[in-house]
Amino acid sequence: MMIFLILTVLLADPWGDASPAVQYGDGAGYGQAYYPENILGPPDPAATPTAPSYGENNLLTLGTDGWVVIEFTDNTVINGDGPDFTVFENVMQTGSGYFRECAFVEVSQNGSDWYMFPWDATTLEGLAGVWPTTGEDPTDPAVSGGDQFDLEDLNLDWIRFVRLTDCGSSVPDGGLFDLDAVASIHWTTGIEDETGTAVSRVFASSPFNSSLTVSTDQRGELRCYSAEGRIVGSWPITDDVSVLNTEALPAGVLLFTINNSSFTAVKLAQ
Ligand SMILES: [Ca+2]
Ligand SMILES: [Ca+2]
Ligand SMILES: [Ca+2]
Ligand SMILES: [Ca+2]
Repeated sequence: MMIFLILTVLLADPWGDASPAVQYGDGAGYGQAYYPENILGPPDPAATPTAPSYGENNLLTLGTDGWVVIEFTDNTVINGDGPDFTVFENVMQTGSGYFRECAFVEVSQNGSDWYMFPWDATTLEGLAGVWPTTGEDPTDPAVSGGDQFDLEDLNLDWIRFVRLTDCGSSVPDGGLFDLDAVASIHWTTGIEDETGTAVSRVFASSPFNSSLTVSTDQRGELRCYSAEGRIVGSWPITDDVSVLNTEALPAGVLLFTINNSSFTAVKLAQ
């Protein structure tokens, strides 16, 4: 059992994991030989605002009104504090401004019901393809660049799918959107309850520092185990959303259990 959990931790990553659907529009073609690998995993680490990503092995051009779906299979994006995921395109900073090619952004929990982030064709707010990639930590929105999206804006607790659709003629941008990557900011490996007939989910913000927010319909004692299997904390869970004081926990990957559910979360070093 511990081996399975450890493998799960090692395999889970913040990046998009699969692309279950794509529909190309006019002008597509660039990057198709490398699809889907070129839009999964982290964004091009060599990209900077003035020398953005350009290789077909890193980018996929969707074409006019074309779209692509990114799926998270080893992690679930959750609504944490502030933005929850980032979309990276090869936006270029030029002397006087930015060369931008934009896409609409939708999210889904089941891959069939979609919710679009509100957007503005004048300010480009709510679109992807607006801000360049910096090459810094793609999971830290304070430094990563790219375009951040907050599930709070759509009243969603979690999502597993992101769909990007080239804006076509709806937005006066530079041309065709080229997707590099989608990265989670707040995510969990969220394990389902294995016993009950009704599926129960536990969500927790990860990584975390001095507090951990846990969302669950379960009631009981939440226990925390260190990597060595030692109990390092426990809390009674009496509400759907609990904010736990985690100052006393050691840094690193921690295993949490409540009833028959478990999940892992990473505490950052202070
Ligand atoms: Ca992933
Ligand atoms: Ca959020
Ligand atoms: Ca572009
Ligand atoms: Ca890429």
